[in-house]
Amino acid sequence: MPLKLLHTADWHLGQLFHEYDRSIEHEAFLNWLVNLLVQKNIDVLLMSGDVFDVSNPSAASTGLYYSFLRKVTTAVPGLQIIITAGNHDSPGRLEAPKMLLEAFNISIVGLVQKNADLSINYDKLILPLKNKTGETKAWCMTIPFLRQGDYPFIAGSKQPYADGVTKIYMDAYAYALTKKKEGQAIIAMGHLHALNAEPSDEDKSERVIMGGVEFVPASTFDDGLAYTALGHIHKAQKVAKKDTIRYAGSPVPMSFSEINYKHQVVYVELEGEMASVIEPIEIPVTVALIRMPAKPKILTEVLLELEQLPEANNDINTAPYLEVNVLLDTVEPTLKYRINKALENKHVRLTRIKPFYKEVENDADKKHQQNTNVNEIKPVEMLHSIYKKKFNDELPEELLNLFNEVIQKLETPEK
Ligand SMILES: [Mn+2]
Repeated sequence: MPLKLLHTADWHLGQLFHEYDRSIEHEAFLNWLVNLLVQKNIDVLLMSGDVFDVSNPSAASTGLYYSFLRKVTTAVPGLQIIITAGNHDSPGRLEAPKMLLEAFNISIVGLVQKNADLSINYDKLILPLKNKTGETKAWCMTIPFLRQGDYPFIAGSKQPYADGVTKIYMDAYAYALTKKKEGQAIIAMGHLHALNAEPSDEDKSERVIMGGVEFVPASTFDDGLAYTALGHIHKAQKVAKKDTIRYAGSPVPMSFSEINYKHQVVYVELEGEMASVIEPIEIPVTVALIRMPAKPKILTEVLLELEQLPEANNDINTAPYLEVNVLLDTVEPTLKYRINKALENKHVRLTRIKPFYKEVENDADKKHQQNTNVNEIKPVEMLHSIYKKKFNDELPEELLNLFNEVIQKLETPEK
């Protein structure tokens, strides 16, 4: 019998979508997940970080999390659950109920434990994965999001973060080899930005934190690993085209840039030392994202399209999220009012209005384009160009004077 794993990550419980509460979506996902775990008779659920959206989650988000754990441990007897902390989680807070949850076969790894001599305690990071009859079938390197002080200092390294993280993975793998018996697989969990992983365009929660020095190369994950279950990047994907190194992605869209993504969890079967099945399972959508019009149109046409939207019903909490694209000649002060008016009693929730200004040739702009080196553009030229682009109008003198005043102050050395 293979060992059946389900890999998921980046739940971000408590996240608001443009100020809208989305607990209905999170709850629907968790209920769907319970059913899937039952239906597939999963042995081990892996949650690779970012359980919560913020480090001090609300009572409602915490309640949702515990009620899921309660439901799933009852519905799937013998299920093992491993949860690691992501960069959004507070490692200490996540670990607080650790002792209690161990009684339910749930392991929480928020922190990297150290020995008395400050070396890393790998014994606490390598956990056995068991089937329903309690046999150890594999070993899991349960590595949370690593912060400074968690990873070893590599003398002379130009990328201390990436090199330190790589060292932990290599040492953990070497340690796991000492535990592993023949026929047992080794897998890894991680919450990090793998080199060349493709993030979502507009999603700030996975943003580059240290200007790219935190990118971890795929070679960090030893070829001997049967599977690597990653979190942090919200678009589900393979790393370095390897089938066995994957981001599960977030279960609900975190921004409009995910409008066309298929959100998923990953089902994995371990047969002996290898993964014999790796299969993404699509998560049903609870609340749709709608972009109207698909390509920006002028306001009168936009308003006509919005009129076609279905009438509101009582279920406003499942009404689709709407983004409106409008093509403008100039600043339109009544824009927001008129769109809101058109959406009264419609079954949508407006998230944002994106104005697009018609392309106008202007000299500053041309100069802007020719100067590929941003350092060569004068700040005032940049201001002219951006203002023109944004408002399709010349920069008012008043603003120009204020701007020059600021620049002058900046360039005058303090006495
Ligand atoms: Mn995340």
